[in-house]
Amino acid sequence: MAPPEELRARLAGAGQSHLLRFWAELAPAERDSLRAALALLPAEELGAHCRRAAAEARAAERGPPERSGRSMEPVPAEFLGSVSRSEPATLARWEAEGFRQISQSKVAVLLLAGGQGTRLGVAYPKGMYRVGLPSGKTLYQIQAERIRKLEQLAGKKYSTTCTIPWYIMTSEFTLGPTERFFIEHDYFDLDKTNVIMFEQRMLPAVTFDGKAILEQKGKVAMAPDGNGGLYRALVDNKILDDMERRGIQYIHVYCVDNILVKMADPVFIGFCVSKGADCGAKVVEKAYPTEPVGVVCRVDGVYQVVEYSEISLETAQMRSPDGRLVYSAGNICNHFFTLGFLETVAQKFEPQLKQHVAIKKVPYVDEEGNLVKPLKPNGIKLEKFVFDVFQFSKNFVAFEVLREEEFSPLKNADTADTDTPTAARRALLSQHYRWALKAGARFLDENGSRIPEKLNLSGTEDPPAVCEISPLVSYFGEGLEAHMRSKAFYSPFILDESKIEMLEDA
Ligand code: UD2
Repeated sequence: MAPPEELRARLAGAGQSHLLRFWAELAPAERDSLRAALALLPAEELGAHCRRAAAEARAAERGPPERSGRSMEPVPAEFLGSVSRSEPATLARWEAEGFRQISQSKVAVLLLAGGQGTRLGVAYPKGMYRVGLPSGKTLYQIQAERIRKLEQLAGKKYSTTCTIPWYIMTSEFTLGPTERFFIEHDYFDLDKTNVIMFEQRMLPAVTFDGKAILEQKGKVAMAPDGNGGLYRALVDNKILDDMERRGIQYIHVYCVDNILVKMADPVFIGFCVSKGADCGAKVVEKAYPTEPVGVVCRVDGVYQVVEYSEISLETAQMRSPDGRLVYSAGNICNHFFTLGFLETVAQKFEPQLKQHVAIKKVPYVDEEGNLVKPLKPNGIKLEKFVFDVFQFSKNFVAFEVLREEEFSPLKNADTADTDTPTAARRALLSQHYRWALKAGARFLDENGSRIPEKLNLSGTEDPPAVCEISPLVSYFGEGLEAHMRSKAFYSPFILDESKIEMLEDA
């Protein structure tokens, strides 16, 4: 049976006739699904997307942006707030301001969770991953518990009942499993009306000569449109209206894989609000030149992030006389936005966002209909980046925090050297061990002997005692003295709500 004439003509006009090559062999259901997929991509848009992908890929070959005559400079020190360089009283003031906004239910968190987690190599969304903590918690559970605790803390401080809505951007790959996971876990005791999942768009992968790739005879190879797909998804799914209805004014956007993420961090929110910022980014000092984090900097006088895949090695390696990297403001994908800024971006600037090129190995069916797994990259994926809106900010701020307290991303499987499940577990347990020592706890081994304390952990070693503290007990180390001071605990120890009751009874 021939393809519908109108579809055939439209695809031919867009130079994409090959997408119907196997039409005659498809079962009726496969034809329906191909037609439905193509209906979501009007042929003109599809043609334009394919031409653009091929052109962007050619442009990307010419090299990173600073080589094409643009001037890059680091964030001037006066525009970079910092946890370690601020007075305790100033930090306390920012924190109080953040808590005040949270207590009035003006703050939401927005999780970017549409990525495919290819490097980690699991077939399910990253948030469902367990890094091997004694409690067995997943990243999603840790995040849910941080939200609950923060609501309690803010409510208590300002005698209110408050909510931090949790918006979760998913993609075709992650929506179904994420939804099922949350239902199975009863939304981790959050009110499910305050957990709002929505889906970003998908775009076809394209060959170097501008043809959309067929991954099966009746299926176009599609990939999420990058975490900057957020801005279109906010409009597609009427999320900004939902925020407006709830009275949200400030949004903390973050990525799924940082086990130390301080969601809706009152200090960061308070800092950004106090500075009157419409847009902000948390950064950590970059660890080494090729670390896979973008750098926050100015290009031609405008704030932006130069992504790790787009910076030249020479630039990444530049050092100041004190030996520090010149481009050291490492992006940790933790962004602050006012609702007004998001509205302006979504309505006005979104179409101007740059399309970044990723060259990947994309499985495809060849002209004879055989499935081929390419050995060399053969496909172009175009992605927008969430931070590319910084350039539209009227008052951008950056805020530097301590890596060991706030950044340990889970990117790779344990076969890699960095950003692995082991590294994430170690980072969290080291932090909890430090909090416990600071609260005055001691640890004992299985024979009841005291485990000597170690204060300066290198980051590549496990803490001498295992102590995991539930976020429901402490969000960021606060309030532990009441439960831990001058007490001895057998390692491994989990401090959760049930233990608190026992400790109080003891
Ligand atoms: C991101 C940052 C990088 C650095 C690093 C730190 C971007 C573009 N790059 O790089 O500068 O901060 O994180 O860990 O932000 N995602 C979606 N939809 C997509 C693609 C990704 O929601 O289409 C989500 C993904 O689920 C994750 C986040 O965006 O939560 C970051 O994605 P990634 O892990 O692919 O980003 P990475 O490590 O290349």
